[in-house]
Amino acid sequence: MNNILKTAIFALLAGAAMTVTASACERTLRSSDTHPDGYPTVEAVKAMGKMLEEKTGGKLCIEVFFGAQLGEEKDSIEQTQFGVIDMDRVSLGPFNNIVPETQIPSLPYIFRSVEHMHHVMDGPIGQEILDAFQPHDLVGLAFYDGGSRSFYNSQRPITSMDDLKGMKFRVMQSDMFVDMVSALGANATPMPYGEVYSAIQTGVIDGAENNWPSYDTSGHYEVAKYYTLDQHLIVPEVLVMSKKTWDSLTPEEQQAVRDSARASVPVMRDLWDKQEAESEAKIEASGVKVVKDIDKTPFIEAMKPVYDKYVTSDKLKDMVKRIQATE
Ligand code: GTR
Repeated sequence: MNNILKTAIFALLAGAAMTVTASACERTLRSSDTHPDGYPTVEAVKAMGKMLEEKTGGKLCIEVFFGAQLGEEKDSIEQTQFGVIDMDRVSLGPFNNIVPETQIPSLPYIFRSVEHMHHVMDGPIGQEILDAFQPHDLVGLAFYDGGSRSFYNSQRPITSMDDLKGMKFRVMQSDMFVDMVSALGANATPMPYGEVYSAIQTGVIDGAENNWPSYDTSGHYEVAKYYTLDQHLIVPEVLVMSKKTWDSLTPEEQQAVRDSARASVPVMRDLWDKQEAESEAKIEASGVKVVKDIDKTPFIEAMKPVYDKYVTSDKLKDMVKRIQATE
């Protein structure tokens, strides 16, 4: 056999081997995430994929398209509703204009702590919110952690509500967050996550708001060096599946999806705690000025008009009451 023939046969065999590996899974579900590879949400969905593959005996796998490869959150949500994307891991914020129930855990200062948020979202209220996705062509699978979100900017340290006056902040694409920032005396502009870095750098906006890991991995801390821990939001993240994809699965497969999504939650929380500590340490060491001891009382009081505007139906009012009554 001449060398060219040998090489050709080898290439064919290698190709066949690769095809076998790739097709080991009968169906690969595509899942979107705005965060880079290695981020806790990305890794949690990968872990879910491994569990799903095992539970279904290799019938179902998940591939995570990280770094907004499948689009920014507002668009990826639409694509998931249409069934173009199978799964989406998103903050609850961009769902606020679509699924009214998601506004409640997105309300500023609704949760007293991350533990309080866990108690609510792990219980019946969380289940009600997951169920609320169904009429919008989505199936809610699990909630992930998103820590607490605080303001950062490129101009000056924020030590009180007064310092926010006149500043322009990017918010997630949710009307409620625009009103939240206005109620604090600043201006808000909704913008996709991927545009925030250059918008701060070029002075289109003064800053944004997010948790430690996002402030870190987006690089926003490089261009907005003042971070104030006012912790106005403890908004959970959610993993959803397209209703179209869901309906194409057998009941056993649906159960396996639910179970492996649920089993990925403790994995995510563990990764989250580590990432949060790491990002905080890195940012503090980078020279960012962090204001930690801010009086939150005026911030909390300023949120009354936001609650009045968005918590309107009896159903939502009741949900707020039940959250406040949860230990
Ligand atoms: C992050 C969240 C993302 C995205 C981002 C944003 O904390 O994990 O899903 O919503 O914030 O501000 O757009």
